[in-house]
Amino acid sequence: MTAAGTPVAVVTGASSGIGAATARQLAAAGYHVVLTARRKDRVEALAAELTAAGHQATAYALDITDRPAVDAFAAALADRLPSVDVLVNNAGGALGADPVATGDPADWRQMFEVNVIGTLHTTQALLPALTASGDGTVVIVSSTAGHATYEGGAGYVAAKHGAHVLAETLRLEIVGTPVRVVEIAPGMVKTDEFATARFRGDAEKAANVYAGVAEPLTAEDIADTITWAVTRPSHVNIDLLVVRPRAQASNTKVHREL
Ligand code: 8X3
Repeated sequence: MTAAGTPVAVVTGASSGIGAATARQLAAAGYHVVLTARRKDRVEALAAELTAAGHQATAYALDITDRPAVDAFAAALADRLPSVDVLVNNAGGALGADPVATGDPADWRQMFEVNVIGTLHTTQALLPALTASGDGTVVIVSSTAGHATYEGGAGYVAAKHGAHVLAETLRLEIVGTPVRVVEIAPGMVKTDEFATARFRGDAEKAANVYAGVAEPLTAEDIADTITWAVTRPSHVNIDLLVVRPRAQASNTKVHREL
């Protein structure tokens, strides 16, 4: 149950990585966190852990590419919680690192579905509640891939540019309403799953992404940034934060100690 007055934060992709870390930090910051991801067992376990630690957390299995499911989720929230104050659109990911000449269109389509259409679904479904809260925040976790390209990245880069444009356009369109639109663009973040999923379980290729990089960012670093952005005073809109490890000067300029 949500105590009266406790703000509610929905986090997508909360089963691991940046999403799970963000759920933990927002819970610690006093939010009732609603954890969503496809993997029900993962979000339920994290919600149970947070609840046992004295926080407020609810788990909801959700595939954000499934619009009827997203609408049912929004309706369930409206029934069970007094408000929705924050939406963290974190779910997303990369698939493959092939050149344009040989990239699989199915990978491109899937990346667009999750990173752009999925974010569109949750944002559309929850925007009325975020507006009704009188002080809502939409966070879009894009990527440095949403701002510049690199060889082998075009499918992911195109999708993340889409997420960036969604954020920029939404901010223009809803100015004057009580909803902020925050984009966080992480660079190299070492998480359990991002690179492994990109390379379809190939652990060696995944490890090469971070080879020789002394300190890639962690999921906690980005969760910290998101939590900072959403806990600024209501009139402060952090439009865009690009966050990289010190060893990464651009998408293609990384210092490796090999
Ligand atoms: C992740 C950053 O460099 O793998 O969003 O595209 S990168």
